[in-house]
Amino acid sequence: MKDAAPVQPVAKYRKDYTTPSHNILDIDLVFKLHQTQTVVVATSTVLANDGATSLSLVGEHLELKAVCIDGVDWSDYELNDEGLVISNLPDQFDMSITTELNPSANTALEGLYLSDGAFCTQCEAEGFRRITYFLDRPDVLAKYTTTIEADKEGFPFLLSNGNKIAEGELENGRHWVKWQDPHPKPSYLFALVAGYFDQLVDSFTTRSGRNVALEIFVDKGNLNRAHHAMLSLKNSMKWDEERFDLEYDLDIYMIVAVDFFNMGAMENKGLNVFNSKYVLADQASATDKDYLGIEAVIGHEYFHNWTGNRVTCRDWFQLSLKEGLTVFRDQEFSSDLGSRPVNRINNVRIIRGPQFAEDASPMSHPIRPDKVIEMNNFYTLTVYEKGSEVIRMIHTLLGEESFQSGMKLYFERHDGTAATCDDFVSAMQDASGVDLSLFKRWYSQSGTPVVTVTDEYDAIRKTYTLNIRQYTAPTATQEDKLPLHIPFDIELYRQDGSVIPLVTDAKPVDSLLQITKESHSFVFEQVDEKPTPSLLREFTAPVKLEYDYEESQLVHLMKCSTNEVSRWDAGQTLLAQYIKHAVNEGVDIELSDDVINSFKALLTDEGLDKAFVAEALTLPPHSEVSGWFDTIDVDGISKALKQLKLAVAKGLESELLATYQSLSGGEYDISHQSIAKRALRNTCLGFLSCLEEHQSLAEQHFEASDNMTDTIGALSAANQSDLASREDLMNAFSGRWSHDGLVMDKWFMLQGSKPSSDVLSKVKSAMEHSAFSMQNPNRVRSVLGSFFSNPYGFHAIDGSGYEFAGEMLARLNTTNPQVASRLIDPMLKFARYDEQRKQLMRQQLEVLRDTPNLAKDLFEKVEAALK
Ligand code: B3K
Ligand code: ZN
Repeated sequence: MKDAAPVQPVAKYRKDYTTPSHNILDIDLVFKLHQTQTVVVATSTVLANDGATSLSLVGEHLELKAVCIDGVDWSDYELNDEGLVISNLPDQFDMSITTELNPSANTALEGLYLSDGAFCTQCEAEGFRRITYFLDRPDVLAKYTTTIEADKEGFPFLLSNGNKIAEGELENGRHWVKWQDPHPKPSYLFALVAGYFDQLVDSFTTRSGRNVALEIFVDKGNLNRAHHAMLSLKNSMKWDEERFDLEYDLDIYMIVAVDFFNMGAMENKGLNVFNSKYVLADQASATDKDYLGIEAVIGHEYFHNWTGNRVTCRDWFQLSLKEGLTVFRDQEFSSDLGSRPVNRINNVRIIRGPQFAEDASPMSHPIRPDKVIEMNNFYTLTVYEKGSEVIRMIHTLLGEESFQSGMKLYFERHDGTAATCDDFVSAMQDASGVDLSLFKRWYSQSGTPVVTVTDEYDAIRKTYTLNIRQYTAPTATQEDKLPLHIPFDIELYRQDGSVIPLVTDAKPVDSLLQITKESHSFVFEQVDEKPTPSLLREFTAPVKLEYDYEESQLVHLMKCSTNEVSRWDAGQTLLAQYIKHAVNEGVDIELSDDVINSFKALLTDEGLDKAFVAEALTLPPHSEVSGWFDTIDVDGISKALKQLKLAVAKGLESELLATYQSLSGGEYDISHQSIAKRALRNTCLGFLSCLEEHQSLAEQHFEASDNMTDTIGALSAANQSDLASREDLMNAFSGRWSHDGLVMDKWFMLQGSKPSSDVLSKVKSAMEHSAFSMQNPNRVRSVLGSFFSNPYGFHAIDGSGYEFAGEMLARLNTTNPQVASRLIDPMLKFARYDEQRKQLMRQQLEVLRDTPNLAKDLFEKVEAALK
């Protein structure tokens, strides 16, 4: 068996794109499935471009058995570090390649592997090369037929893309099924699953009247947990028809839930493979957040059928073409079905927290990266979430109608092909007539722009001037920055809460300001009093806003802004001012009466959506606050956040308690209203639990709970306030759920995030739990992922957390580099910490750098960080 990883990984550059030497028109795959020795025969019709006579195919972890050209055994080939080079080829030929692979040894979960005894594949980005030697690049689109042969008893279901066209029995208890996908696709969308499942069957009639069979496959015994996923799928199909005018294009849509999966899910044509976390849910085992996550991810993968599969990416540097756009679509789906403000708030939190942190890290990159060593490292918050913000800005600039015309034109031009980000922007520009030439810089420039606003009010002329400057600091790999086209929505408020109409040159003007240069001054007339500005409303651009708000202005906006996102934002800005002051000056937090009263007013306003109130009362997490400082004072931030929580709890005590009590009872369902009630009640519980006199509430809440949301609400409260009852509650939970890894992930996550210095020992004993497995990415992420961002454990000043992290990363480097590479991110930011922590983290990175056989996933990040 050949290990193809080169000694010194090489980078690929976007600028070096060339068209493929050959096209592959169709491929016929035959799999003989065996756990340790699977044989794959891949027969393709190949066409040379520009007279090429030699063909380089990539392949990894494969044993080559035979190469046949036009039915003749071919010896004119060479194996090298990357794969196979076949020479002396005619212009058009049939190529048959036989390979052998070992799925049971595949712990990286890329290519063909075993998940709890079921065969499954993951081919994006570059996993198909672990199945056969191929032109494994997204701009090679072929028609696939797939025959799967396996033992019938162990693997009654044999699934692949497209439609089932034949099946049969073999001797020795084996059987086979043949699938045909009529849509040409790149290799990363290929999928195969073979296993023993329960199957939930339903159907959907498309707008044009076609009947589509819907099938969800889950582990035996889990059928009753698949209904929400099915409902979400039908809702997605309907929504895409109504909002985007897009219909499904095959007769069958299958989803398989597997336990061993590196990410959330995968949009393989007609056969999605999902992490079971995003399929399985019922009242007892899933939180409301899980339910909403399932809806979003089912939607996301379904929406890829058009944005990703029908139009795919020319090369992997264009990943945001499909991911940014599809995230935008799933966010809109969730907003149309649920609460738009609450969805927006959560999206903004991700951008301002972890995405801004990524921008400020050594791995900072534009949404369309220029240089990649390991493509799996670029499935990032920048490509996905900032990518979605870029699409959202286009939507804001064009409006819904022109945006949809742009989508239509995009499909007219590029359906069935592999396109680029530039192609997308051109379609949007051509369909709308809006000039996006400057806007395109968002695709090539990395980093977070800072928009600084100052203002002047002229009481005599009744004019109000906003001076707006933009600046983007150099990032790790990009020194020079250019001004960006920033849509910047504003509103001006009078003291009485009314909105001042915007007038310039005696004419009404739009509230959406267009920032295109380094600095602008906008003068508004007929402003009858000094206004309170509401800036960057709805977060119209992924930028950091700097404006010197007075406390009274923020209190005013919290009360009277016409938009819930802005009210939330004003509250967050207020809290941020207190936190920054406390950390910078080393002083204690004391909230003013005005601030307490503003939060009290939100909490007691019966007219507000309770889910929104819960968000408004949620304090920024340590990770987000860390991003506000050049040098991160780990302990200072922890202290300030603890004090802030206590101050809010004390200031609002009776209202929190009254709200908590008023929201008890009621039948369980997952309507928005019920979810909102539980969210607010659990938020109140979190605050109350840090007060001495209410510490028994968490236990009562736990006992009384009839659903996982409340159970986790109780456990989180006990965990966050480190209550005496914590251990008992945690034990009770693991006693009930230790057989179910997916549910135990919640417990593992709580162990890893315990806010006290004994967390490392908790983590170590959690890893001894029977439900834990170092091979399962969900388990690893829940216990180690939470620990790696724990200020008390990971960042312990004696370095014990970093040392442990280093050991774990070294272990994962050999078994599952993709998971290791996701976990390492907090460590890459070592330069932002105090001297002592900086040195300790750096040491661990240096040990990793010198690790023999360092996977290129980690190599790329460690090198970038130590540079
Ligand atoms: N396209 C996949 C992600 C593949 C990640 C490969 N490391 C899921 C998604 O974004 O829908
Ligand atoms: Zn996606």
